[in-house]
Amino acid sequence: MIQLYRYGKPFETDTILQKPEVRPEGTLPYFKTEKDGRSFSCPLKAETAVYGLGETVRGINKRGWLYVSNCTDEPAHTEGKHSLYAAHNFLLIADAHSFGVFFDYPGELTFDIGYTDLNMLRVSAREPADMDVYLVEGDGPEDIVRQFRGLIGRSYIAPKWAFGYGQSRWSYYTADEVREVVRRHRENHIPLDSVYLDIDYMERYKDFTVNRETFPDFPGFVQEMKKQKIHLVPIIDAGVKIENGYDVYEEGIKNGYFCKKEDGTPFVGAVWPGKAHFPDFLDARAREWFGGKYKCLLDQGIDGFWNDMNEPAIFYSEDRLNRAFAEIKKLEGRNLDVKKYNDLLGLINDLSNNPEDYASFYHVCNGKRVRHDRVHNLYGYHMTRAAGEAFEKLEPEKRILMFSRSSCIGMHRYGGVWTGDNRSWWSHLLMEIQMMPSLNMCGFLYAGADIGGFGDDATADLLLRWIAFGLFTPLMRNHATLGTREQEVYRFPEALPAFRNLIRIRYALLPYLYSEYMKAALRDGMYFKPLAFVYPDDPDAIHVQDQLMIGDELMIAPVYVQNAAGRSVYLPEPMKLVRMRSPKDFSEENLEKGHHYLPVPLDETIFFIRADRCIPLSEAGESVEEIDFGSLALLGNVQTKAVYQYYSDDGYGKDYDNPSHYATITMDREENVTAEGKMPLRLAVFAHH
Ligand code: MIG
Repeated sequence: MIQLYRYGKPFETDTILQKPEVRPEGTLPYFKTEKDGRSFSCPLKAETAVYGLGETVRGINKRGWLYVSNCTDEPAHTEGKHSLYAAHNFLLIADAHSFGVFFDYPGELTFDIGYTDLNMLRVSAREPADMDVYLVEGDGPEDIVRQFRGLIGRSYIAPKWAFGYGQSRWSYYTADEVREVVRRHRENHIPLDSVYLDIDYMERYKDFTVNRETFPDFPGFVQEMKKQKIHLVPIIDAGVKIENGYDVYEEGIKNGYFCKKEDGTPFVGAVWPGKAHFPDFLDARAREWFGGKYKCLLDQGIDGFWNDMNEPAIFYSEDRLNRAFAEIKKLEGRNLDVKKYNDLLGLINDLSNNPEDYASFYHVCNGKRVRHDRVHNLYGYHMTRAAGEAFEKLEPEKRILMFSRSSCIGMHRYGGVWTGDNRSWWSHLLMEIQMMPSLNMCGFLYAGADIGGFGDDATADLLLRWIAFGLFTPLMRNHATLGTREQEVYRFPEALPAFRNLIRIRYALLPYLYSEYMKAALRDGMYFKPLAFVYPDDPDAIHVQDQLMIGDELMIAPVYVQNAAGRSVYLPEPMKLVRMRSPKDFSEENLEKGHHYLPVPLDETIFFIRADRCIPLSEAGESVEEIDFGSLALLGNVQTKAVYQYYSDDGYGKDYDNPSHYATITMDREENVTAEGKMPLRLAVFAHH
């Protein structure tokens, strides 16, 4: 049951398309609405867990920290931070009587979850809140999430090829460098489906252009890659370079599509290309225009994009920079005491992503002017929506890959997310594990972090452990920033066989992983779940913060500690441990319910199959296209009988709900396997070769 409580006159965020009727009377149950009209507080019992908030720092249970929804280009995702790139304002308060609550609010919102007071949850807006609050009640956490997801609408569905392994680096400067990346994967038989193009493919960082010197005959190059079963995925940035003769700039100016300052002139902020304007994605006209621009790349054979810098990130605003220079001139030649010295540093350090700048420009939404800071968290969403709405028109039959850095709930209908500029740190591997179920609750199923870490230098052991986990995440992309150690897997020759085998395991598991992803998307379910959602009555399970359930069949327990030879794992029920070194080399062991210490060598990934469950695997391939989703080998943990609902479609079209995409696969104790359904399937038992 979902109820809507309205405070003031909320801004229409377009997050919820079908709203329940507004409660005519009363205030939000469970919460005390404070007199300031902008905060809600709710006492927490000792045993209560708080889930949700999607892409945020810290654990799966969010208690014990203060989180601020304020989309920020944050380059250091350390524990002390309060905001990252996203605003996912959904909470699930879980104990004997669980409920969910969603704050549909586009401005800055603070979630004090046992930070000020260990036993108090307090949600507060910066200004007297005009907001819609949705209360979701149901039959336990999974049901509450399902209802919430029904409210926000079906999650974005990625093309099947985007479940393959992707390689990225800022930057591959030329087509030849990209060719080399592909060649080295192919000649080493490391599966690969995509290579990402970062900002350097563009001409002077101008969106929707391609540098003709470094990428001559781009459409030809896209086809050449397609022949090798590689999809090129270019980046698109939010800021539009100011340059005479550049069509995107000129059209934007002519039609008033850019965000404007108080005086009506377009706001100038700098990003990669230097001075830029920011499209007003909240204006439906501007959205349609910008979305239409993706066509020029689609026409060249491109079928996927990543949207970046859309918090929006601003290096500096023109006005602030001018003021800073004026102030600096005043300091020039003077004896700078500590205060003046700090003033000088402040002038520089406060240039980027400055809150005052975000309060200095405006959007026009449905004919009304609104100051950016009041709707800040919608920007990335509406940029991605611009693309998504255009794709529906331009390519109605085809899935286009799209994921974004900044997001808020609502965007999940148009694209997935990657979690931004993490580092090659062990703690960030754990952070990714913990973010995934939270993102799923908020509708973001197609998600993943930069495998191996974006900033700082990766090592072979970190990358091995990261891939051993990353092979389960829908978006599986290795990405790093320029200046760091190169981290394509072939840069680590001593570990190359292990990398090859682990990535092949991803491809072997794809029939299962893709089927689970699709079912989660089509049924408003979660792909990754905390153990607490599946075993709510098991006091040991509900505290586990570093193991995840996948679908209804698997549990995973990744190793994320440097030089750990293994890890402790809690089994809430007897399960079968599968140790996989390659799709052809694995071992199985039945384990009892309870706590275990399991050695896990660097070249292995482990997972656990629940009782009376089975999963379908394929012969691995070197690209998704090579995988035969109709020829399956089953791996099960069967005492009496395991029944698996298998989903398989062509992976490119949008005929998602056709019942012929489902088959019911059964495996009995004697390992007889049968299938029911319209699709032709060849079944076998997954066996050692
Ligand atoms: O300020 O395009 O998060 O993935 O490589 C950096 C360059 C801009 C940030 C993205 C990152 C990307 C980088 N971008």
